[in-house]
Amino acid sequence: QQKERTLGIIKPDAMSKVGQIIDAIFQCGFKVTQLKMCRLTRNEAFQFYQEHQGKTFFECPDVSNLINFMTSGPVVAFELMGVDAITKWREVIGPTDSAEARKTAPMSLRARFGKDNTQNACHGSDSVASAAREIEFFFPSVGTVRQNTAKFTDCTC
Ligand code: YYY
Ligand code: MG
Repeated sequence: QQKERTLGIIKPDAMSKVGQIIDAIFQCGFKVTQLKMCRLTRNEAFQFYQEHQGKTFFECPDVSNLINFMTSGPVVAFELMGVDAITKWREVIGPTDSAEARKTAPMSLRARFGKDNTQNACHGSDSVASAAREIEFFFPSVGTVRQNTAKFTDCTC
């Protein structure tokens, strides 16, 4: 079977649960092939969620709940690899609305750690095409090795 790559995010509301979420990722059998913590700018969050332009929750970027939320603190972004990883990761995180997740998928990460329709703990790519775009967004294929190596070398802890 063909292995797939997907992009996951631990959103700002779930940063205190990083340990439990990473644990779940490994227990579910995914391979973590890239990972980083960062804080998105408003422009970056807007770019990341560009496919939702025109939808009500996204209508005006200056007042968008989604953009406000996604830029309210750091996130952890990661690339997962595994057989059928895109669908499997979306099953692990559960439905978009955390309240619905608590009813229909109580073991899911959004049921366990999300609050509502916007503050829903985790992101998962929804197709091969969006996974490719989203992985490239967080982990650009050009220059990454150099950048990450420099950061690692500079770390004194
Ligand atoms: O893929 P998924 O994250 O489950 O949902 P999308 O429909 O792609 O929406 C992306 C993102 O937007 C969702 O995770 C929270 C936010 N959102 C919102 O704030 N309000 C909605 N009514 C629907 C989605
Ligand atoms: Mg989506």
